[in-house]
Amino acid sequence: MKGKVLITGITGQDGSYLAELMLADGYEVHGMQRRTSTVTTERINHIMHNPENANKVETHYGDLADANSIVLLLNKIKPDMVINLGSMSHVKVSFDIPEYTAQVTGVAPLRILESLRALDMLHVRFYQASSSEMFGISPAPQNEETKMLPQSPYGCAKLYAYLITKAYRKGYGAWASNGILFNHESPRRGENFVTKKIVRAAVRIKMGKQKKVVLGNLKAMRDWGHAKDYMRAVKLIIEHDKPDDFVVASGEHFSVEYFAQRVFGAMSMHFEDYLETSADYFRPNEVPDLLGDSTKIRQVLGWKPEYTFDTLVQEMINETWNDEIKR
Ligand code: NAP
Ligand code: G4F
Repeated sequence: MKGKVLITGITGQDGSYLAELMLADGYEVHGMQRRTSTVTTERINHIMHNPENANKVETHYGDLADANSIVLLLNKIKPDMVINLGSMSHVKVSFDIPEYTAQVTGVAPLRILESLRALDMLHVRFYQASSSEMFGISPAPQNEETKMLPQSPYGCAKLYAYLITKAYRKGYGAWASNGILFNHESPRRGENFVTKKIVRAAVRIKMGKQKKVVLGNLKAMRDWGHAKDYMRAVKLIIEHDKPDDFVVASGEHFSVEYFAQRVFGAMSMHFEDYLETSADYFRPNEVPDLLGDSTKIRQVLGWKPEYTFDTLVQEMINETWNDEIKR
């Protein structure tokens, strides 16, 4: 066994890919799972039920809003690494539940770091899932030196979490790193993020199951990569010889409109024929243009993405098509 890792957010898009990667490399994986009234383990069922993973992976009930559950888990598992991927991760929803977002996305990393401090475990490696949303309206391209001007409750919460992680590193010598990840997608992406929403709609329209797609701001530019590539970057960051902060990005950006044209085009349809826009999907503040400069992680850790924009889009279409056939 290479070491014990505790992953918060293991049931999410990133948590599921990261758990696969860590298990494949010989880690014992523990995941924090919150109690929900419906099943949320679809993304990790194949991992949990794989006989090869017997005794190597376990989930534990806990909640990032509950400091006691964090202390108890850390004390019980005694991990070598804590990777904090858990969060209320939807930017638009953060305008509806800003205080909850502050608690779970912003203050939770402090709860973890303070718990590690109280348990005299600050040597445990800690990774914080920071976000390009923190750059807000700072002009593109953005890197580790770019001014952070977040525009949403989510972005503000992530900025607090980013700064507190740095403060514990500087002040207490905590082994604490930030990955500032730009948008990353996959077939496992949540259904209400724009890429998955567009792909699902296009597939269903092609199959005659749906008539239109209702969207918000089409002009926003995003730097989209594949979650698998970005979880390889997270692993490199937590395994690095010292704690540090890294931007992870593809270095290309496209508009939401272009993404949709590309997806519908791949299925021989014109996006504009099926588009409706609604104020419901616009945000009070928008982040207009995210484009990452990931020179540092490429040079220091040798990371580079394997997927391109086109292979990401095609994989999302193929897997969503197969999924719709089964429904
Ligand atoms: P995701 O699919 O929305 O997953 C979020 C995870 O957090 C889920 O496992 C969720 O559990 C868990 N969670 C939510 N509230 C919790 C709570 N109160 N206590 C414990 N767990 C809780 O997000 P993702 O795309 O995998 O992103 C992973 C992390 O990276 C997040 O912190 C996100 O903010 C950040 N990030 C994402 C991107 C991106 O483009 N994907 C870019 C930059 C940063 P349930 O399954 O029960 O909901
Ligand atoms: O897919 P989105 O909701 O992602 P957003 O807001 O960029 O946030 C994602 O990336 C962040 C990293 O920069 C993460 F930290 C965060 O957790 C999340 O993973 O929206 C992308 C763009 C926005 O400009 C939005 O206004 O698409 C625009 N959009 C247009 N119509 C829409 C829609 N977004 C959503 N979700 N739904 C729409 O109908």
